[in-house]
Amino acid sequence: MGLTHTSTGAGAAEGALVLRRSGPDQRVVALAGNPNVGKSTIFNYLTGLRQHTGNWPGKTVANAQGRCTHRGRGYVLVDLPGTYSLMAHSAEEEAARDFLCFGGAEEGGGRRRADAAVVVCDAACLERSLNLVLQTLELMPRTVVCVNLMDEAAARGLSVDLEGLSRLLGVPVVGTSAGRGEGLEALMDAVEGVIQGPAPVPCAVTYPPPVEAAAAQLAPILADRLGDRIPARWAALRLLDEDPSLLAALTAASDWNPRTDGVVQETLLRIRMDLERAGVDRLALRDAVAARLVGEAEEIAGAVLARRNPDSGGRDRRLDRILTSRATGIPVMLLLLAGVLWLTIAGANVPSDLLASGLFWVQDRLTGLFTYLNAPDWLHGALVLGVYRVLAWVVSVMLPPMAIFFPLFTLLEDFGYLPRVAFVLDHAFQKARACGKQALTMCMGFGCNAAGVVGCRIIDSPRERMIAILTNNFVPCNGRFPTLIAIITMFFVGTAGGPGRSLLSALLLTGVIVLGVVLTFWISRLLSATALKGTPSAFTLELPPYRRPRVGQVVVRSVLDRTLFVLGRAAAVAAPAGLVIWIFANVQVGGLSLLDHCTGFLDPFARLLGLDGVILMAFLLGFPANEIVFPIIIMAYLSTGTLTEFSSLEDLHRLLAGHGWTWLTAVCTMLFSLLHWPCSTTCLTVGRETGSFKWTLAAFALPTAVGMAACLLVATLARLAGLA
Ligand SMILES: Nc1nc2c(ncn2[C@@H]2O[C@H](COP(=O)(O)OP(=O)(O)OP(=O)(O)O)[C@@H](O)[C@H]2O)c(=O)[nH]1
Ligand SMILES: [Mg+2]
Repeated sequence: MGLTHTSTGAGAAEGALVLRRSGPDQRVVALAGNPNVGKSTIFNYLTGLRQHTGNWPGKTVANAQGRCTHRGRGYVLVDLPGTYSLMAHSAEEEAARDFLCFGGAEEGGGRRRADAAVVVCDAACLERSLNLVLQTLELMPRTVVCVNLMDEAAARGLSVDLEGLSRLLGVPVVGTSAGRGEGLEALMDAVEGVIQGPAPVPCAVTYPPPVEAAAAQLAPILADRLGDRIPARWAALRLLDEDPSLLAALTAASDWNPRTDGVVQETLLRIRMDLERAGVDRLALRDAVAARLVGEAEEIAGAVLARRNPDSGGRDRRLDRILTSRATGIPVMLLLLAGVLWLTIAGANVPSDLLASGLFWVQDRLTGLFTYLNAPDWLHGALVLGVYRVLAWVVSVMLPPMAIFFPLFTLLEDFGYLPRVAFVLDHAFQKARACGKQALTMCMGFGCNAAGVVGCRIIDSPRERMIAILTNNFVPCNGRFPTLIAIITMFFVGTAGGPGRSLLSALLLTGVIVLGVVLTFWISRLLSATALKGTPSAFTLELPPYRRPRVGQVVVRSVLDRTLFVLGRAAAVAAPAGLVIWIFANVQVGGLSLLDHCTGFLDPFARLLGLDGVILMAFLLGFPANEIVFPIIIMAYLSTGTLTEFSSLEDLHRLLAGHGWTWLTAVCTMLFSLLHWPCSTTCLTVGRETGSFKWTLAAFALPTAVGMAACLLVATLARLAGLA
């Protein structure tokens, strides 16, 4: 095995990428390609990192880097967002284009272009992939073409003549099935070959004669200015195209501004006049270039592809008829959601109870140990009753549902269901004058709202992106699921368990989520009619083929990475929070504990919302992470109550009821959990993504205002009706 990877000192970078090489001989390799062709899967396999993968286009939105060693040589791999062309349209396409064209900033100053590029192609959709390959070859002769998804192509009766393709393109071509790790050693061998050996001489697309003549006139002048940093012919074609974003990037990267260079501008003016005389204006030039690229890609694909089975997409079409049709799309989506939630709730019950009894058994032993050591009461109180007890609650309430929900959700994502959800909800988003892709960012919000907000970069229109960012918090993240599940189980279906009860819990939770989604539509519509006026833009979202999920990998990775990550984050916040609560509950001022003072202050307002002072304070203290809201509520009640033995949800129910919780308190707590300010991480992310304090404040205030209004309404109606 010639391949080893290191994940230390490397990771996904947010925002501008700074290349971190551990030595001057470490080579930089860019992984480019169309969306959803397996770039991140290859990256993860080679670097051992965990970039988000899944079967829908647009997951990777910023460049990320990682290291690997192959046959004793070190490489820095850069995973780029998917792009169809180097004539970029969206922010994440620009990120990919700029890295390929101009490289990234290096640690310690300077800029460095990649030593080689790997263009990852979809074997089953080769023609479209080749368009990007041809564009990249103009820019980077040291390129390896990786034809991925070979297994999927074979299953559809397609075969690719890799040697023929390599001959036609003039660069090495390697076939891979990255999902199974096949062909990746050979890929790295080829990368080593193009870096160590002489630069390949790739095929060049020949454009119509007037365009070629124009490029030939301009190229020598540019070669003078750019040296060997960027191929002069490529730069000449781009200058003729006058893409403003590319020109800005070129100026930023090369300390040379073509727009203020007199000689270049003069030559350009002359060339333009010649071109106009030949009947080629700027638009026609752009069309001619694009048409030649498409034509060439079509010819090459036609020459190397053989199809044994002319109709291989029958199964996908049949499935799509059920999953995306008007009549069945939404019911099937709701059934799937309820099914996933039911499996989560039914499956989490027993392990939750077992974990709780186990962890509280340990608590008793810890208490024994403290007594044995004659430790002072305050120390035992702070560490065991404060820190440990909150941690125990976080683990027993959160671990089982997350360990079930994450893998199930990821399986659906890997299968290719998420873009179908976007398709089904597109009509509703259109009516709300928002972008259908918002469905995808909403789905990401189920895992983590901060990730959902970053994912909004796939929405091109700034107006629609802002709507998606501001409304992402209306779907509950994983930090809020366990709270919702626990309250539903305790107050609405009983804690005895059984399939009927867990089914009812799942239906109620589905209802809560649907409420969040409906509110997302309403608030999006409201924003479109007020602060973010405009008409919805057209967009295309590809429905990728259904892919068999990699079950083992998905389960292991989602439990090890996502579940334990979220849990770790919760525990890191919960431990100090437990300590703070314990101190608050035990430090007396004027005959009352600090906790009583705080909750007493909040209580009158909280009661108006159907909550109490403790609950509202828990939401406030839970700002760093939603996961700890419920444990804080428990802690606060425990610190003032006399009961100390809690090992199941039934005991918990008794504790809450003992502190005045009714069904109304439960409903309002659930509503407020669904609808309140985003956690601190999400707020910071909104700030970074929007670059505006005003919009961050709006993202904070919107769900909070809606939540308070909803709770006030429910509590008032219940009181007026004499129900509470
Ligand atoms: N069958 C099969 N599936 C693959 C292969 N490589 C990747 N996949 C699957 O294809 C999907 C897309 O893979 P990603 O690695 O996320 O693709 P990407 O190119 O990084 O996508 P974006 O970041 O969205 O542009 C995932 O569901 C992978 O599991 C392969 O060789 N065979
Ligand atoms: Mg990716």
